[in-house]
Amino acid sequence: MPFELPPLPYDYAALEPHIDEQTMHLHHDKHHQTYVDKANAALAGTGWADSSPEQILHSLDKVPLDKRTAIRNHVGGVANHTFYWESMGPAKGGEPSGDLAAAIGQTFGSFDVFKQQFADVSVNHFGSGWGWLVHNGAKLELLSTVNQDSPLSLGMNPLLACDVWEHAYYLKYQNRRPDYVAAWWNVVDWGKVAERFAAGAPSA
Ligand code: MN3
Repeated sequence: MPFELPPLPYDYAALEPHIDEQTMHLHHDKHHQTYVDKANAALAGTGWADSSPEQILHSLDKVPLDKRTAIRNHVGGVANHTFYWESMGPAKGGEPSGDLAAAIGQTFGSFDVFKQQFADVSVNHFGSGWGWLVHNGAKLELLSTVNQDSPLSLGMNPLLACDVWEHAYYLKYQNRRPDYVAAWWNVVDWGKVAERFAAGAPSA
């Protein structure tokens, strides 16, 4: 079954003033849609057309070599954007609680240190890409990826993603990526991040 563009889980204006309505329209309706269309084109006839984006990204080394770059970019774009929309919501922000908060404290020392390090990784990422909080199988880790590369292709479990492509912020923030990342904390859905952490945490 070809991929379809999932609807935004909230209104286009719901993340105002931190992420503006026009950016959300373009980002979701144009950019995400294009990744869906190009992913479907790349997957056609490969035998992977019935797999989920996550299954494909986890097994990138097994997809046909002549389609691998297109699949990496466009299936990555499909999965990463869905993940990004679901990482945010109106009236969110604040701090995580429970096991996730404990793990962040244990790994980074404090939530404030974590925030600073995540922002540094995202702001300082050169060119287009993503800032990530992942679970690497042993512990939490921060990383950035280029283009639409997914931590799933590195065998890691993504927990939180910040899109640092210019299309994610340029209309409102122009070249000020640090201002976008600073505002983005106000829409992070820590409940969703905690859900992913609980689902992916290694069994005791
Ligand atoms: Mn994007």
